[in-house]
Amino acid sequence: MTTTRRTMLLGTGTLALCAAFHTRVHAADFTYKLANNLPLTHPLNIRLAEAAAGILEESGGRMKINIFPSSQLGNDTETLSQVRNGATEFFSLSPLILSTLVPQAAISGIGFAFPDYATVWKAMDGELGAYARAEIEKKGLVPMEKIWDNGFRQITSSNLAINTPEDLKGFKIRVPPSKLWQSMFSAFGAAPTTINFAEVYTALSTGIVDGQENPLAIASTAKLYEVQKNCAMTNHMWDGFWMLANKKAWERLPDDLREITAKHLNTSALSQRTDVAKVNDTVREELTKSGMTFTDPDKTAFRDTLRQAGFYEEWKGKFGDEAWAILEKAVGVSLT
Ligand code: X2X
Repeated sequence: MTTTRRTMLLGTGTLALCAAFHTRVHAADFTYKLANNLPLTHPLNIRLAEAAAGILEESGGRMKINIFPSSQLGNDTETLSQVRNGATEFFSLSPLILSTLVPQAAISGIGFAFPDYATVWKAMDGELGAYARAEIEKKGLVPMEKIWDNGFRQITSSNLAINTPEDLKGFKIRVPPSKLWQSMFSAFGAAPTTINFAEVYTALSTGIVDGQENPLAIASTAKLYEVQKNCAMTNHMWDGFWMLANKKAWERLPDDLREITAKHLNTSALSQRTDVAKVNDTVREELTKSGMTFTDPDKTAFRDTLRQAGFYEEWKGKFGDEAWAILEKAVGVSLT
């Protein structure tokens, strides 16, 4: 019996030693968190998982990124603070929400500025994107070069079918935390309420607001069709996600890990753009089967309403001539 116990003890000790050794050899040099507000099934999270796997492999296990979807680390306002103070190392965020810290970043979200995706990517991978990234860097965050796609936004509602801008008068709509969003829906005469995405489903299901606006990929993956009946295809603005890093955490990485990480995040961003475009093209049929009714309003009427309300003049003044000129050059028309 004594012998058996000794053997067992020895066995346990050896196992513990092996485990410690194993951990030491295989623990990553850097384990970073990456937060976002979207469900795991959204193309952003699918491609982020791919990027994280690629980074782990190419770094020989030295760089590990753990992804926290669905606002698990906090809502967007809270997570923006975390990525600033280093509690979270990476965070993907809409340029418009980021404008609470970097006002100029919102310029890509001006209503009806981009006619199509070709114009969006040319601008965001070109001069307009470079301008926004330089502004973001001034505030101490490091944006990856390629912006991820959210998509062209559509308006959903629980009761009202939206066909004209007049239908938006007094409409209780949720908007993300950003002055530009507030301003745009106020210009339509709606009653916008700021709510973080983490609380949107509940706000819709309890009737705190009657509607919201988001690309179809979000209406689908976040199951907003369960609490929204109608969808107006307004394409009223394009929205994306800057992949932001905390500056100190980024600079702590050796050159090769920075390179590997940026390469995979940027490559996966490009694949994710294709995924989102596909989803947004095909998901309307699925959403219809789930019980949503679609309308296709005349977009020009919405844009004219904004123009008449002085929306473009006001924001041209806020962004300033330099930024506005870069935007107009990118979209090829005068917006005011
Ligand atoms: O909050 C939203 O509506 C969302 C998910 O589209 C953004 O992050 C801007």
